[in-house]
Amino acid sequence: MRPIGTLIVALALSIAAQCAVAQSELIDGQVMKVDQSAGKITIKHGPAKRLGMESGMTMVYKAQDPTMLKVVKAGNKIKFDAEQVNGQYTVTKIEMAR
Ligand SMILES: [Cu+2]
Repeated sequence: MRPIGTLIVALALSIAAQCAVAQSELIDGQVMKVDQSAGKITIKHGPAKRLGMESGMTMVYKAQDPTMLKVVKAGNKIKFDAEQVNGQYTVTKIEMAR
């Protein structure tokens, strides 16, 4: 393989590795409130550097899919993932913490 080909392969592998890490890093949180009709959930959570949150806080997230809110209730400890969609913090994944 020519050097340029090796470089591209190495670059692709390192990008893939970074994505895998980002996806597996769920944020620890606790459900404070669920508002099914508004499709929103209030979560108290620890630092989420990926979202630009350096320290823990309690905040309202929009649920990407309202059915996600059917399995959680106030007080539940969860692990979740979120991203900014049109400037609004949106929960994309919720798992029960155990
Ligand atoms: Cu936050």
